Amino acid sequence: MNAEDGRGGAMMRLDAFGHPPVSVGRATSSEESSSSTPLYVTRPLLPPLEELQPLLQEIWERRIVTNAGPVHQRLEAALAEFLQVEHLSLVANATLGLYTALRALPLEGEVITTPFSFVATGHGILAAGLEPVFVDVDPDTYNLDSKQIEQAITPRTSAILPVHCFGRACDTRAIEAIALEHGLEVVYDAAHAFGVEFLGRSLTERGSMSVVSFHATKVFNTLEGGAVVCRNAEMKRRIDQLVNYGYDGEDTISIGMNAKLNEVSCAVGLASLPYVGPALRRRAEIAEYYRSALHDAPGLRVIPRPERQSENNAYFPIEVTEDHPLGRDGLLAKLKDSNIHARRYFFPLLTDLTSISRAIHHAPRSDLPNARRLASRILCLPISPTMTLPDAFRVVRAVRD
Ligand code: T4K
Repeated sequence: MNAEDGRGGAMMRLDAFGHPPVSVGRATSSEESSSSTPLYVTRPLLPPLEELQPLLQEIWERRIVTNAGPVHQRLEAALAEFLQVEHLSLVANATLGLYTALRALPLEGEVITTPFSFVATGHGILAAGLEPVFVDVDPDTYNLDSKQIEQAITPRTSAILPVHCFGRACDTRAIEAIALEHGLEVVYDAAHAFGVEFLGRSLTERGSMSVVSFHATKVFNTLEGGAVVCRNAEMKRRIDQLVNYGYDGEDTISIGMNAKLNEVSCAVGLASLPYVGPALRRRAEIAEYYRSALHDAPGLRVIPRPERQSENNAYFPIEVTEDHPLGRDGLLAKLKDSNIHARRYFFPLLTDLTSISRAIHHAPRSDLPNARRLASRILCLPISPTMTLPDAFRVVRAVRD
């Protein structure tokens, strides 16, 4: 899948997020959103170029462009502080982050996970030489159903890998209690969960490790990138070794990959961090508007806001139910005709992808009815810090009309 081009049109003064200076949240705004402007499911948060420039200058002068250079060190420290976590390792992307986390523990045999996720969740497990065992999701949270986990545990199970789907916290307490009872590790795929707090603390502090994505499509990005958050300095050292081919001095102690984050990506992250707060506020305003405008739309379901956590509004999923006149794919096509590019995250289910279904044919399979229903219903509407309130009006009009 490819990224589309950005907004065209005449030059105008744009704010730090690249959108015209119009205030989201004020229904009186007179700005229009033209159907000639494409609205994508997301747009990356980018820092003002002039604030990136001095960091690039430094990198150019130093000619240290990768291999845990000085900007890498600064971003790692800044993110640990921002997220209020103690041990964080930057990685080239969350897919390699998942691989690295699973290799670092290290694990064997089967890993219980969700079928309602992006392919990286399944591939990360398989690449680490493990077998994913798919358990159905809770239809009200879209996350792994903790009540169904125990039935899937076998003598070969070594870990549970839940996904905080769309940034909604999993049932961490139930999952971790099951893990404790059965001697299992818990590695969270927190790709969507940057900045989310749960019970007043970073959600990434849960379990043995959490893996966050800093891909361009995420709430905070380093173009490509990610981080593994772990519990102690010894584990961080092991992760850092695995990210660097497994080197410990001149020897390699484990099958590590090259998962290092380069200096330019780190500079983008460092320059973007001050804008994460405003970007989260912009996302919250759009989500609030969508929620109020769509809660009673016929044939649609918007799940209630999650409790006991902060929201990053990384995605805005709606369920298009069976009584909708167009159905999910019909609505997707209709929006596309209005130059609005919603996405079917996540379709197909992981168990229906060839690379994964081939690899799991010995594992117990069940029907996974909740995940299957969601994969046929969910549409993620555009939400990003570059969107304006009129853009959101336009989306709602196209969805409801
Ligand atoms: N676990 C979970 C649960 C995940 O969702 C993901 C990734 C991972 C693990 C692995 O994380 P990473 O290894 O990627 O760090 C996207 C992303 O590539 C992927 O990171 C993300 N999840 C997944 C849900 O979505 P696509 O193929 O849908 O992206 P694409 O290129 O179609 O972009 C979507 C829209 O974003 C475009 O229509 C326009 C906009 N866009 C995109 C890019 C790349 C831009 O405006 N600029 C850009 O540079 O996969």
